[in-house]
Amino acid sequence: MISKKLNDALNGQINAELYSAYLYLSMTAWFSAKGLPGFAIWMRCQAQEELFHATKMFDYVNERGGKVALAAIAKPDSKWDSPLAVLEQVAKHEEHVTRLINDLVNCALDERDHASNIFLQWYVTEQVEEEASVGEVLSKLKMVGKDSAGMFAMDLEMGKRVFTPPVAE
Ligand code: OFO
Repeated sequence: MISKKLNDALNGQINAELYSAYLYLSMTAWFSAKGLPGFAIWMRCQAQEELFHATKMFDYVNERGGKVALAAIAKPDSKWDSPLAVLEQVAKHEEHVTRLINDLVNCALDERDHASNIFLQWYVTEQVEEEASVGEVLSKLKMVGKDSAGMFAMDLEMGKRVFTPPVAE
């Protein structure tokens, strides 16, 4: 059984993960409309990952005898000035999510809930990967700058991404 405090915090995080999926889907639509299908594929995979993060937590709350309470998902942005502006927002957003995950770990430790602490370590590691992969894309985009041939090549590269759901431990 999880405490009410941790249960509420996990429900808050489920909402944050669903918001991330929503934001990344909005970015997917923006890239599609801008004629950058590769970036759109990359972004859609990003949204699918977020959905996985949300449902993994959803299942955990149920498994621990908690109560999942789904709240409204905030409206995501839908306009950006450039692909660089999109990726900069993704990077900022992931840093924010990392802080949320760290707060959740602190909450689990305060509640002396060691099982939840172990469960949340998966997200701690995942955030390191998320920040690194977004950082990599951001650096490449900065290198490409306004070079359209470079952007074309990068779009092809981004379109190779495939979403593979992590195997259940
Ligand atoms: Fe769920 O990691 Fe991004 O937001």
